[in-house]
Amino acid sequence: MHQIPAQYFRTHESQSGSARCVQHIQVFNHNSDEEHQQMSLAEVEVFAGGGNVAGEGTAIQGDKSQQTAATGGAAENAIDGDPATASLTDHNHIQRGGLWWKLDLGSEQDVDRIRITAPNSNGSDLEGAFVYARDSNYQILWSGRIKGASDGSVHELQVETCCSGY
Ligand SMILES: [Ca+2]
Repeated sequence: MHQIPAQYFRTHESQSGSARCVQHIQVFNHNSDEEHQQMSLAEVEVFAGGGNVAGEGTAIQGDKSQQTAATGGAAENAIDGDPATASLTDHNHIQRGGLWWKLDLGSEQDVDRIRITAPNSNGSDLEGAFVYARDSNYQILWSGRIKGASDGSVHELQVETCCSGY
């Protein structure tokens, strides 16, 4: 698999100078053009201090009841370490807005990298999806966007926040 550079930019500088670290990761795709009927994630890896901490978090998608998960497409499939399994959020169950998948790390951590792997089929559905890193108050610290998505594509996103170095 080849690496595809992602567009990314820092959206929120620290206002108080205090550390602001990442607790929530969100992947969001608009479906207003009806081109994104579903969103599937094979793996979302979240690196803090060198290790992937995603598997220790709690993943949900679509709504809190997870009724939006298509059969076999549980949100946790994106953090099980197996690229052959994938989450699958189905547009038909979304009442309004876009498709989303969220991960709660359980506490704020110094996240420096996110690696997203598209599923082996319909991987291009991830094209243009936004990736947000949020703090414990759900404030956006950083955002990026998936570009060049295709079946099995791997997207490395360097996350810059005010968690360290300030
Ligand atoms: Ca998986």
